[in-house]
Amino acid sequence: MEEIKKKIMLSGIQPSGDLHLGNYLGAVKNWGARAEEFDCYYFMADLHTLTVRQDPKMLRRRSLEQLAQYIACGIDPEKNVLFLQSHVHEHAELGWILNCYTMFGELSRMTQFKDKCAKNADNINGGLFTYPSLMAADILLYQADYVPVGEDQRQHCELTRDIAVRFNNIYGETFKVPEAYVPKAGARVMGLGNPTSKMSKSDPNGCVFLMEKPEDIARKFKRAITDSDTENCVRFDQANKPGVSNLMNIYSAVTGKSFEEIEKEFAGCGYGVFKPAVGDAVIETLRPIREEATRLLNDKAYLCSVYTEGAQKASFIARKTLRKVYKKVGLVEKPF
Ligand code: ATP
Ligand code: LTN
Repeated sequence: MEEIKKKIMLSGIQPSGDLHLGNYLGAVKNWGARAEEFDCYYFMADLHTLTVRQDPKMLRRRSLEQLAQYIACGIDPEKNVLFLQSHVHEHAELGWILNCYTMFGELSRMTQFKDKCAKNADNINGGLFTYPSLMAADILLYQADYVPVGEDQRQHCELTRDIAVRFNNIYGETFKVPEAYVPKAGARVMGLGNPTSKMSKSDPNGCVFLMEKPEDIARKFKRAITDSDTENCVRFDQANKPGVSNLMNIYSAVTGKSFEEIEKEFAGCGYGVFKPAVGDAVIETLRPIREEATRLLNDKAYLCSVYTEGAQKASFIARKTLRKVYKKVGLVEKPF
């Protein structure tokens, strides 16, 4: 019988800090559950991390920690390809080629570039600018159909599509044109201290990390900013009640309940009851992840076997696409 080819899913996160609830709900949570339906590739975007100055020891440590956390979040290495971006040299090579098909104006318009320039005014380097061409290479190398990411990465995915279409128009069908795959609940988790900006590791007080102790998570939720209306009522209203709406979004993403069900569950209860309840639900969701990641981190040999095998599988696919691209653009075929 003819084998039906599965669609391809691919995503990555920079190991530039500890994974947090935003990364989990916006991205990683949706990765593990897809292995039966798709061929899945997930990696640590360590080359991208170099666009901001890193402590080398920390970067190495975080790359392994992130791998352990991916697995603990349910991404089974037997069913998914897990690897480090830098171990598959085709990423950097295709990244260079795609730089030549990405316009200065396009790169200048990227929101993440503008944000990062504002945050790293003393190190606005070329890598930060061309970050999206490397991301396009990550995706296009594997002919990915879907890229599961949070809302903030949609712009990069759109640019990847534009680059793919541009290249295909010049050279004929070469790349699959991918689509961003953004979840309904959890796509944009906001900071607990400031519900108008996204939860981010750069604001540790408003950010809940996957490896954080339950008592610290509970404290952060108790202190979460709710809204200054006098209503004290759990109701979804993004425009007027961004704090409560963000907590409802988190609660919905971890429990699977709809906003309507949540409003009913907490009818008549004030924020004083709702906030710790969200905290508890998050604690119980993260507990098994933290325990499993801690266990895996003590087994470095296992982690090494996972990323070694992952890089071998990834290289096999990446090599094929790169060979095709080199040929199309006119490079002489390598004799060895
Ligand atoms: P930075 O603080 O440098 O912006 P970050 O930790 O917020 O980084 P990224 O490494 O940029 O996150 O993102 C990793 C993945 O997590 C991406 O798919 C991104 O869309 C998703 N993500 C990040 N923050 C959030 C958030 N607050 N809500 C939902 N998804 C998020
Ligand atoms: N830019 C992404 C990380 C990333 C990525 C990718 C995501 C690098 N390459 C390819 C999806 C597909 C971010 O999370 N900031």
